[in-house]
Amino acid sequence: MIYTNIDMIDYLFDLRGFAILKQAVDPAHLAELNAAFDEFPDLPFKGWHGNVQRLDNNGYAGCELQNIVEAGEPFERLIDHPVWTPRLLRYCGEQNTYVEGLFIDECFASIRRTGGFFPIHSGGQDGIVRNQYRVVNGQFRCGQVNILLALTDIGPGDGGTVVVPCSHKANFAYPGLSQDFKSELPEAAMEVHLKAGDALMFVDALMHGATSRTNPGERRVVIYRYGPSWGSTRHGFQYSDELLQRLTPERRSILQPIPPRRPGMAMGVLH
Ligand SMILES: O=C(O)CCC(=O)C(=O)O
Repeated sequence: MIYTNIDMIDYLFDLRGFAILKQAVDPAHLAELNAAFDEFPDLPFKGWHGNVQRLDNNGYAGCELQNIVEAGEPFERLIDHPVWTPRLLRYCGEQNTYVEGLFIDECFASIRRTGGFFPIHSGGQDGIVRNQYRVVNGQFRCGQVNILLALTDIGPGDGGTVVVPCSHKANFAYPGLSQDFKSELPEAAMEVHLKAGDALMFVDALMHGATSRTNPGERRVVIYRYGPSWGSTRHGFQYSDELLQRLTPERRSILQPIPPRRPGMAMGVLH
């Protein structure tokens, strides 16, 4: 199958490795997500609240709450959000094959306060299969595509995500890139500014990170990483039975595309 109906988002995603889905989430939903954060208890590093764990990826990034889909219904609604799900199915869901379907292999919230940043990393040169960018015979066959949803406005000084456009197609490592990238933007990089409700969609092979937050207050984002149905979770989190049971079949199939199969079961435990 050859894609003939490429739209501008597809075009930008292919060309640059990212696109912005403007006002992807409506203000009411956004308010519910922010209210959930306002009520969320302060957790120590590696502390749990239900089935959500604070697991900061590195010491600089700020508070990262992993498995955030277990934090309530507003987060469940993001699983198969209509603005991005059909697109992600085309990009990284092995569409029109025997393994068609999506899987969320990591989902977390990131709350970044003054001084927090995320070291820049990734790039096509690594050839990592899990996060690769690929188009075959006109069909997207990417490994991992991320949705970074802004819950607050992200402008200059807010610790915005940095991308190196087109680096998902890079053949060589970025020369002389310092590992402790903070506020100095490497040449060819750009900081992405978002309004609350916008989603930055990018293939994980794109070189990315985030600038140092210099403003007071906090930057709130939620990141859902999607890949093909046969993927496995990055950190080993298991979705709770309560969550899987209450989800719609469409949402459950994205969190658990392949239900467990054991002797004596005609189908999986929950299906
Ligand atoms: O926090 C950000 O804006 C970027 C996060 C990031 O680079 C990552 O999680 O891989």
